[in-house]
Amino acid sequence: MSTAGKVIRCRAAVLWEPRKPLSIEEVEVAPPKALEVRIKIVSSGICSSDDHVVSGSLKVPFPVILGHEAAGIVESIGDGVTTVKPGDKVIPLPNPQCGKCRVCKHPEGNLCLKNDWCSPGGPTGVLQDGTSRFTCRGQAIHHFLGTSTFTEFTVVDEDSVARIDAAAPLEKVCLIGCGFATGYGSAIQVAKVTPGSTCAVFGLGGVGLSVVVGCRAAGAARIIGVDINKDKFAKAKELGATECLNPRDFEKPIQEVLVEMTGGGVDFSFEVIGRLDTMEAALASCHMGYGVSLVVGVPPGAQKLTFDPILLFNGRTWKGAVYGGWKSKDSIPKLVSDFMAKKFPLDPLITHVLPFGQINKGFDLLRAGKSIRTVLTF
Ligand code: PAD
Ligand code: ZN
Ligand code: ZN
Repeated sequence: MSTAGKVIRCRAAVLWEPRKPLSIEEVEVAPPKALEVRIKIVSSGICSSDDHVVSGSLKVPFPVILGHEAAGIVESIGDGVTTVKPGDKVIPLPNPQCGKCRVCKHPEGNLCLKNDWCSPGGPTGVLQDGTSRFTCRGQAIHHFLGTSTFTEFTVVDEDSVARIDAAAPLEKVCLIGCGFATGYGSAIQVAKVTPGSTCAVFGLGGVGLSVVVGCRAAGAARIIGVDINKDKFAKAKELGATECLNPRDFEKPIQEVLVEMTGGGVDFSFEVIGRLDTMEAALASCHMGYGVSLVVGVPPGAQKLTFDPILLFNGRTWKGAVYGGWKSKDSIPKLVSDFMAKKFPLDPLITHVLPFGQINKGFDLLRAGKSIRTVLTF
């Protein structure tokens, strides 16, 4: 029997307040309004950005349903939706592409002004019409990054969903919804890594390893992975890192080590952790005159950086970008096609697969540094 137009009762992981476990609850998911899409989630990765909310370092309205790296199937659509239809395989987009705002119209920009992240005063946790589609125990539950994928069903704005190849394996391509797209795009199209170049990647989690994959695809000759967890090194080398360093193995600051071992500094560096000290270290690791450093890790809230501006004056470039610079609705389907054409792997990034009900175990694995990506299956 069709569920279109009806409220769906299903299981979702609700985070009632920070620093608490997620709670599997029965929630009500309202039908999509005009220009909205209801999606049956099939798989969802756990990204560090979800954990930043749990730990309290990323502030969003509570209670909330987290999750933003997923794949699913359209269950029903609201009036006026033209780009997806029921039955389509889709990826929800934590960075939307409205196609109409000033950033979407700019050839280089991708941080769409409809992204809830850009709301003046911080995230609102609601869809574009200003309301939520989730309730639990009589209370409205907030959305997260316009996606909320730790639930059997979600509702998103049409700007926040892309149809993908009907043959795509959803339990793998969910990673293209955030971590992979972010890391890979940061290397190939934000930094524009050049053939023969030397790169340093700080942080070898799911996003950092995707930067490594991008650096290799772009033809970098030397890719130096930096992480305080040496258990990450084998996978980094499998994916293209030529060397790996643990800053704790050295007396001097890691930027000095990198400058020495590369004869003056790297061409491109990436901070994929989300710490102020490593952001500055990554910048200082670049060669003066032309080095480019990219901030990929989400900066910790309410903290400021002081650094020596001579680093910039001397010709280094410091950049940042969300979502790998991709204009999401246009690019995500192409990335899925590239995966299907075997242009890059995703399997090595998936270290664990767990049933949705074990979501807290997935977060524990991430915090303990034991997983790269856990994919939850529904
Ligand atoms: P992760 O936790 O899997 O990986 C982080 C890695 O950093 C781990 O391997 C840690 O061991 C390592 N690390 C921690 N501290 C240090 C240190 N002081 N020096 C060296 N290494 C260290 O996270 P992830 O790969 O899922 O995400 C990485 C960051 O990227 C995180 O801040 C996340 O919020 C951010 C992100 N940004 C975007 C975006 O659009 N910019 C998208 C998705 C994720
Ligand atoms: Zn993410
Ligand atoms: Zn836009």
